[in-house]
Amino acid sequence: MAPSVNANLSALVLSNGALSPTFAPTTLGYTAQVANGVTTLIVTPTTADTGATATVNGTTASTPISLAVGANAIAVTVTAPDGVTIKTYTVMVTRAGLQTATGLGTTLSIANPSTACTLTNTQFTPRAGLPGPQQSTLPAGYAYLYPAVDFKAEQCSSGSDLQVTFTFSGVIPSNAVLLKYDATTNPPWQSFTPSSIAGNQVTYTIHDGGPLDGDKAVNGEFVDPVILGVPAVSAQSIPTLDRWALLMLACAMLAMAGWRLRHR
Ligand SMILES: [Ca+2]
Repeated sequence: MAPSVNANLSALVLSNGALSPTFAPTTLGYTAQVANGVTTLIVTPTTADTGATATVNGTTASTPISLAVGANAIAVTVTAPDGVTIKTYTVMVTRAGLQTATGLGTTLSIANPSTACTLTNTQFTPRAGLPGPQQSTLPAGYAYLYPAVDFKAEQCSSGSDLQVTFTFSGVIPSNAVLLKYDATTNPPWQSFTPSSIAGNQVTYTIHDGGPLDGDKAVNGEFVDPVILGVPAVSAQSIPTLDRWALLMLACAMLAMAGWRLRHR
C-alpha cells in the first residue's frame, strides 16, 4: 500500500486565545486575539494521520513562540506520511497593545493577561492640586516633578499581576522611587523601588490583593494612587556642583591674579 497523502490536521489548539473561525481540517487560515500580557504562545497541532508530522514556524510544535505587539503570523506545516504532500495552516495572532491614559505630559500604560482589563477613573494631579491630607503628608527629601497618578484597572484577571509603565516628559534618575498613598498606613505615603527605570520610563508590577493594590482584595481590580519622588540630593546635585565649581574657579583666578601682582 502506498503511503498516505493525508496532510490534514484534526485539531489545532492555542495556549491562549481562540481560533476564528472555529477549526476545521479544510480551513487553512485563522485569526486569534490575545491580551498584551501574553508574550509567548504554544501552538499544538494534531495530525489527522498519525504518520504525518507537523512543525510550527519551522520548529517543534511545543516551542513557545514569542509574540510582538500587533500581528504575528504563525505557520503550521503538515507533511503527509508520503513525505511529499504538504499543507500549511496559518494563524494570524494579534497581541493587543497596552492600554494607556495621558495627562499633564505623563502617560500611564497597563498590561494584564486579561483582554477585558480596562483602565477607569485615571486622574493626573499636580502636587499643588492634591487633596489636603495627601499633600500635607508627602515626605520631605524628595522632589515631585510630575503629577500624582490615581487610577483603577477593572475586569482584570483575578489574582494576576498588572504591569504598570509610566512615561514621563523627562529622564528619570536611577534612584527615583514611587510613593504610594494608603490612608491606613503610617506614614500614608510609602515609597517603593520600581522594577525598572530606563530613560523617561518607570515600570513596576502590582499583584492583585498584594501590598501595592489599594483595595487589598483579590478581585481582578487594581487601585493605585502613586507619585514619583526623586531624592532631593540627587535632584539638586548638579546645580550644587556647578556652584562649587564656579566658586573654586573664581578662587583660582583670584589667587592667580594675586600671584601675578606679587611677582611683577
Ligand atoms: Ca484588587
